Amino acid sequence: MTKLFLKTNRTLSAILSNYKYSTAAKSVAAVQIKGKEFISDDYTNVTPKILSYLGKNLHLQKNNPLSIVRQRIVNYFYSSFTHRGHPSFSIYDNLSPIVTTKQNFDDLLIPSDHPSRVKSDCYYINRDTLLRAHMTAHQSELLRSGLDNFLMIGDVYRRDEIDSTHFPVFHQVDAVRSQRKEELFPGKPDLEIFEPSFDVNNPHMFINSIDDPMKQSCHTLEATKLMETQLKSHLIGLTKVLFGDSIKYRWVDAYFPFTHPSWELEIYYENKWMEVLGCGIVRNEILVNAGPSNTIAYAFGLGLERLAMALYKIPDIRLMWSTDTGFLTQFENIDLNASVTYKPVSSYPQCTNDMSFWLPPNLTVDTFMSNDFYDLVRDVGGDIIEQVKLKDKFVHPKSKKHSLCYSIIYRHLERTLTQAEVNQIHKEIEKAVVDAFGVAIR
Ligand code: FA5
Ligand code: MG
Repeated sequence: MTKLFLKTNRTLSAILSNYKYSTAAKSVAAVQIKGKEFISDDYTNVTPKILSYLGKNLHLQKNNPLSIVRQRIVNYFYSSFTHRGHPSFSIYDNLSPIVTTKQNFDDLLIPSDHPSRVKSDCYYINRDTLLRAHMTAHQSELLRSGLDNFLMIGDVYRRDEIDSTHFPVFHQVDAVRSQRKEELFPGKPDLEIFEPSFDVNNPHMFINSIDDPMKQSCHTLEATKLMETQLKSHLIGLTKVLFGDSIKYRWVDAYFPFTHPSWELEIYYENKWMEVLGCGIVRNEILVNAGPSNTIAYAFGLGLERLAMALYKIPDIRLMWSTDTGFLTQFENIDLNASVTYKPVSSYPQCTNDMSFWLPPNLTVDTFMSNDFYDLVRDVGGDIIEQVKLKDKFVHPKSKKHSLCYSIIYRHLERTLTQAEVNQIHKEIEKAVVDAFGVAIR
């Protein structure tokens, strides 16, 4: 842990111990991540610990609260925007978090001296490559591929403290919605997206300015205002779907290098204002560089952790990473829109012991009564049994004998159980199960 933020050399040797490392040339070290090799340099500051979060994809894990909020957001956009019965938004929720500085910064008009680029705020793999600091990093490439309406969902990485509301890895949902003149102003051919001085056929000739706080110089005020109204009403619609109609909110003027004008949405929650998202009208240079020069687009980015913590009253952001079943079962198979209030689980650690046994000839994996087994486990083990779950069913291909495996999760509410005492109780349960059901422990 103390090695976490040591500078280059020590960090590299830490990476060495966990990842395959090129030793051929001592001066040119390489970091291997997911089978790909990156040459490290004086910018390299990713640590093995941080790299270990890659691919965890909490936003896609079934019972994780982040995944539940993700599904609710996706459903909102799917159901609110359809074109000939098909959802207008495409979803990208599995893009690699390894991006170039061009994707994360340059494509988004973030200046080379902008503070968000500094080494102390980002996890760099090397000078040109980093773990994305926001999902907006994928905006230009998706626009370039011809998409106009899309959501980008994934893990983002920022160097930060670890406390109850900050963790170096969190999850964002980012979106772009673009419209052509006919879509924005249907039936009103005299209304324009662009000022007459902007030539859609010669877009690179125009020097776009953001000096006017109301709009970009290329856009008409009508187009900007209508986009602003749509953007805000779509996002308030989402907020109300999540938090209910009576949620108190306010819009705050903001600045992002890649949008103009820009806003942040805050909601009043537990007696204070909390920022939940940033948004704005996409800078026209970005659209022009990526391809479409005849559209206007809005974009936004929101944090899933903040929403999930507020919605389910989860007090600590680290809980999102919990593999503790006492946490995850509270979100298991719940109705997406159910109001769930997280109940703190005991802070004493769990112990999990598995129990496998062969069934007697008169029983099969399908006729064995799991509920009887659960009761017996509770009878013998008492209150320290937190959970019992079926882990595996097995029929031996030759002997045709049937076998079951259960995980028993032990946790004391007032103290830490030692593995030795858990093993003792586990043995007693095994004995009782043999006696009660005639099984043979494997
Ligand atoms: C951005 O990341 C912009 N890319 C958002 C954006 C996209 C603006 C498109 C305009 C157009 P920001 O750093 O404010 O902005 O983060 C966006 C949201 O992510 C925040 O509103 C918040 O909900 C969440 N967030 C930011 N930092 C953290 C953090 N340390 N922990 C948890 N959530 C965070
Ligand atoms: Mg912000």
